Amino acid sequence: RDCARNTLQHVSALRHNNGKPRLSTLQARQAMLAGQPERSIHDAGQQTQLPGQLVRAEGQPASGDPSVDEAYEALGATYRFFWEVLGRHSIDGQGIPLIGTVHYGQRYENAFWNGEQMVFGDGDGEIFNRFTIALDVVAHELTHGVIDSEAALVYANQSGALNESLSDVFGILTKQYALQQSVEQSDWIIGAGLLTESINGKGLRSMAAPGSAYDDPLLGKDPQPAHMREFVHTREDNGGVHINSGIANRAFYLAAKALGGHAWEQAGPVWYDTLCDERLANDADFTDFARLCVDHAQQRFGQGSAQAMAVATAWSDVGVQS
Ligand code: ASN
Ligand code: ZN
Repeated sequence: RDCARNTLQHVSALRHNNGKPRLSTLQARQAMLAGQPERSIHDAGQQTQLPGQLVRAEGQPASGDPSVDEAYEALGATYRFFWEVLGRHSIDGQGIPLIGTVHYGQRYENAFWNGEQMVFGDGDGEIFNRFTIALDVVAHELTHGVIDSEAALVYANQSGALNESLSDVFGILTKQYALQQSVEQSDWIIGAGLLTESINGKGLRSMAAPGSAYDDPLLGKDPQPAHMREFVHTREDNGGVHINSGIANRAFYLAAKALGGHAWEQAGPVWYDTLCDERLANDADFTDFARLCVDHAQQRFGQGSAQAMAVATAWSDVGVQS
């Protein structure tokens, strides 16, 4: 897997095509469209049949429905992050169309990637607002597609928590890039604005301080650990994939903070290189990921560099030795 280079090769093959057809027609078409998303937003009308009715295709004007238009804009911002920062042309690196469905189910309190498309509920209005409200949540779901096409991290236990964490990492990076926020300016909150006013909480998860995102009678307390010594052993949630992801999330936050500046410029590419490394097994645990992550920091910044040391320290500070 060499995700960053795929598309760029296609583009340069096109440019240096001295009359020889080096690319198939399909590849050439995709290469020419690189840099442009192909979005379609559908409306499930509170039912659960997918994808639902097409309500906004690429290039069409705003529909006036906030869920539709937020999904359209957020998918665009996520596409731009992956393309402009990481050179990746959509979910598969080959320009696959981005399909989103809104108004899924009745008062549905979640969003998900179903293996083919993104799906967003309206929330119940009491605990959760509509799920398109948060750019990082939309980017989180799209990133599940990217992860499936790169590392296919098994969605259970530590590999599942890594899968969840990587979706949060590229989710928060998409938000930081869209807002041009530095490491210091970011809230490091996944799903800010998603909880209603009546809930005592900042959002779904805190990458800087896992376990502190909410504490409310209706919602309970944020169960995320911030260190391996608090690792949660549970059969729920596929072995706590949304719980123990806090540990890996905090490692990314600590690394980004140590490297400073814009997290998408230094820390983000190290995590992306790790995701795209063919040595990353689909059942990788935190230690496997941390080792490869430090290896990529060394490749990018040099062995014994301050940056490589900072990445190793970030993992070790959450109790993962590389
Ligand atoms: N929103 C959740 C997620 O993307 C849905 C799920 O549990 N898979 O992680
Ligand atoms: Zn997820």
